[in-house]
Amino acid sequence: MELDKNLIKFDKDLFKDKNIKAKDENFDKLMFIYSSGIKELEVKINNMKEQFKYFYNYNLISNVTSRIKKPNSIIKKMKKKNYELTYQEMIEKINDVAGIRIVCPLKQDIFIVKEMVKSFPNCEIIKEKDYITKPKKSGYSSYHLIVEVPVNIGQNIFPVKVEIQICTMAMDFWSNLEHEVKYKPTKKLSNKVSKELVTCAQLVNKLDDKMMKIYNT
Ligand code: 0O2
Repeated sequence: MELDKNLIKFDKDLFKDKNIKAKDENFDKLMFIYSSGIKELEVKINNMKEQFKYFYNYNLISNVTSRIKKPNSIIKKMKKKNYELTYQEMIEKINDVAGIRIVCPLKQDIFIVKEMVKSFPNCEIIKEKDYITKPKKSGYSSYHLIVEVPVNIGQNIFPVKVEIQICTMAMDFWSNLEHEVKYKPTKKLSNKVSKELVTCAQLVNKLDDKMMKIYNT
């Protein structure tokens, strides 16, 4: 079958120590496979969201967004981590080429969502990072699950890694703004601003705890 011949060639090309070229055909094909992985998971996540509405009359999830990492961000990250710029290194070591963010109303919802994701069929948990209980030095808070899902292309199965970030609306607000400020191309982040961002993250954490207390009374 012509499709399978093409896939075998694609597979061989990727693993022949080929260097990443953001503009070549293989790169686009690979990104298509990553986006298929995202789609598979989005169906399951949106189903979980609807289930909670129908069965428990509860909005467990506020919204779900996804993205494929931009080629220059992939290459920048690989250089920063001193990885060889090959497809093989990218597939094996960059866990967040495909990313999904699940935003929940309350902090307690995060732990329900992560347990439900962990019970998804055909979804292997590769890594788990709890930046909720222990936020990062920057103040960043979120629960990360690196999962692997099978994607069928023709008769072949490609295991695809996806990073799922689970956070509250307040954490999402902080992280989007901090990301914007941090990656402003014009200036480097000063110590004063970094400290202010940590203070804001602590306020966000307190706000999340207060909202949860109010909801639970
Ligand atoms: P971008 O531009 O958002 O894509 P790993 O190999 O998985 O162990 P990694 O990927 O460095 O190592 O793990 P980490 O630290 O958990 O970060 C993964 C992603 O979480 C980041 O991807 C960000 O999206 C988010 N993140 C982590 N720390 C911060 C932070 O301090 N602030 C914000 N706003 N987001 C953060 P990238 O590729 O670093 O960035």
